[in-house]
Amino acid sequence: MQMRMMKKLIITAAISGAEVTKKDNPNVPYTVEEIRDEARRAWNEGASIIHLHVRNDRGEPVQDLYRFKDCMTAIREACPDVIIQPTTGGAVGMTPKERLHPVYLRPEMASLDCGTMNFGKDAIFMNTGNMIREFAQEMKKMHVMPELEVFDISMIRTTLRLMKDGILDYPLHYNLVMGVKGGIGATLREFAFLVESLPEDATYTATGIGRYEFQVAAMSAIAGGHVRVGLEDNIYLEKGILAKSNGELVKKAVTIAREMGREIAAPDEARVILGLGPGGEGR
Ligand code: KMH
Ligand code: ZN
Repeated sequence: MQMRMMKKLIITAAISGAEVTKKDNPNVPYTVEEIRDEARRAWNEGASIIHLHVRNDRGEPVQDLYRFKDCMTAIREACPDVIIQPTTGGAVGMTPKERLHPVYLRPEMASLDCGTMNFGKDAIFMNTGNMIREFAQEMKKMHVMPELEVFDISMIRTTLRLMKDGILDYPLHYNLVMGVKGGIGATLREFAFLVESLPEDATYTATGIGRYEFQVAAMSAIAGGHVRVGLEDNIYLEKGILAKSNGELVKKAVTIAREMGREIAAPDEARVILGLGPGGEGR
């Protein structure tokens, strides 16, 4: 496996997610204020990108345009230069129409999930071929950069077809999500397989789910990739110790990256690395 040029490392913080609750870790944010504070803690520790799911005050995942608007405004006030990347994955069972809502707020980036998969025992995370095309086209129209979320090798192949059809354009940025039951695992062999299957010049972030979070962060830091951490993916700072905040998880990722010889990108440096340019639509 070829190591990529060692640019600064971009940290994405997935602060809230849709599946974990305060029963799993009381620090999972629900309200606008909690989301804002968790974004600020992550940004203060070195996160350049906030991957954003929103909830109602009871903690149920929602994909409401106005809730996204309120959370994005609050995050921008607290962390003026951070890149906000709302989800279009939402939660299992949401309709494609509602999942697209945050795209119409013209964020700089949004996640684009590149295939259907099992997500838990009976849950199916639905992303049909036509849905992926429609989501990509809407993002293009709104000048939103897709963060291509791939949970297995077949999803990378889907993105190659979309490129061939002119639906996806360079610059391409992937998120390799590893360790979801129903998706690819989180071994070094699987990581190398995914990275070697990416189109040339694409950038990538790697996300390890649960106990794989920091192992995958280390792999990606060594290989020249970028890193995602956060309570959406993992609720523990270390075995048996719940993370007190997303900030703690980001801080640990920063330590790992620095130990591997990687400096951390500030948000405007991340924009340049990703090809977003120095300022974004939504800022
Ligand atoms: N909550 C998952 C069903 C994304 O944000 O784009 C989907 C997810 C992916 O988290
Ligand atoms: Zn997500």
